[in-house]
Amino acid sequence: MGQADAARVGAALPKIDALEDVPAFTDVRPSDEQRAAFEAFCAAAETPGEMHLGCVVRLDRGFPLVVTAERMLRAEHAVGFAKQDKEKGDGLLPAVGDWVALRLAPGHDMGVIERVLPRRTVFERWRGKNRGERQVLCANVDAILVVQPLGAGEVLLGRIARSLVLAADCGAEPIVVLTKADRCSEEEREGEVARVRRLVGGGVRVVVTSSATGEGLDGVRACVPAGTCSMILGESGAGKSTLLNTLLGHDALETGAVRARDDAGRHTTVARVMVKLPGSCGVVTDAPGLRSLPLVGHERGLARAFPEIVEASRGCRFNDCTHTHEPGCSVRAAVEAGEIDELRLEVFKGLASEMRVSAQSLDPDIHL
Ligand SMILES: Nc1nc2c(ncn2[C@@H]2O[C@H](COP(=O)(O)OP(=O)(O)OP(=O)(O)O)[C@@H](O)[C@H]2O)c(=O)[nH]1
Ligand SMILES: [Mg+2]
Ligand SMILES: [Zn+2]
Repeated sequence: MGQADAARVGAALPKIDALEDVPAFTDVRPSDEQRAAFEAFCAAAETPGEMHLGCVVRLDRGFPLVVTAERMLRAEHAVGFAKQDKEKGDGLLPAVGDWVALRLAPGHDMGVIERVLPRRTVFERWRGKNRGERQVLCANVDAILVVQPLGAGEVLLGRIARSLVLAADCGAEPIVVLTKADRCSEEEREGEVARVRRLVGGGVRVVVTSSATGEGLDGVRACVPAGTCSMILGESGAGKSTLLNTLLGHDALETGAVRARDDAGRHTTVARVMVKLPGSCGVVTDAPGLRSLPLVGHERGLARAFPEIVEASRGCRFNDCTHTHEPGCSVRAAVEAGEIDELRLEVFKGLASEMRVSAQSLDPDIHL
């Protein structure tokens, strides 16, 4: 983005002074590797004295807000980024949570992001036409809060499973948060929690919340301790921003009503925004609701999210067994022996077949 564009967009951005709950430098801590990478970058830079280590804590319409040890400032990308973008997709463009080398020339109040420092973890989804094209949703993230609302029919298990696969692929801990508990009966809620439990097994935390009654807030707080960064993920209208506002204790983030007809949101949140929760809690990134989470190239995540199924499939007679009708299928045998939950297998099969189709259509040389 050139200076003129930057000025035009900049004028429409929220004023820095008016922003609340922005994490401080000490809330987001770089790793030792990131510090070392920054030192190495400075050592080779022409103007090392102008370089600052910073964290991207907001993206408003793609426009970064960076926090350094000294201050908070808007930043633009160095000219080189536009070229990298064309060659490699947007993998190297700064995402929320990224640690960057920021150049601040004397007398300027806008920084220039010169380099994105190596990421500890990357939470990303496929976007575009080719296998490699990915959108980084959050960098250096420790946990993903997978949100699904209660009280609008059955919780979407497929959607939760997809989110689990993406989180597993990036090495972040998935935590399921069922919001809007005030909208359903005790019986319905128990049923939904049991279904979710069956899907995710005992190793994933499930928290039931209501921003209307305050239920479950301590449960969420316990999942996002100080020093950690989480991202909140879910469809528009799921109550993500409302939950964060409730945890913050005031309306820092914009929220919007859902459609009565189908409970769908209106894509109220448009920026990616990190907020520091009060007290001994960490940082959470609010993000726009995502309509889709296509599974393209998440073989590793699928294997990590469904380890017992992948393990059992090693015993199947056919390498490409789909665990549906083939003879000598160890996975179906394990289901019949009560060792694998049938519900998990059903969800796994849906995701695996989607991934086989996408892998073949996008890149015919790659087989699952
Ligand atoms: N009854 C009830 N309504 C809630 C609760 N949490 C959120 N809502 C309502 O759900 C609607 C959507 O909430 P938001 O927080 O804007 O949803 P979001 O997930 O941030 O949506 P996007 O920003 O569009 O992705 C609003 O009308 C909220 O008041 C809750 O716990 N109980
Ligand atoms: Mg929102
Ligand atoms: Zn099989």
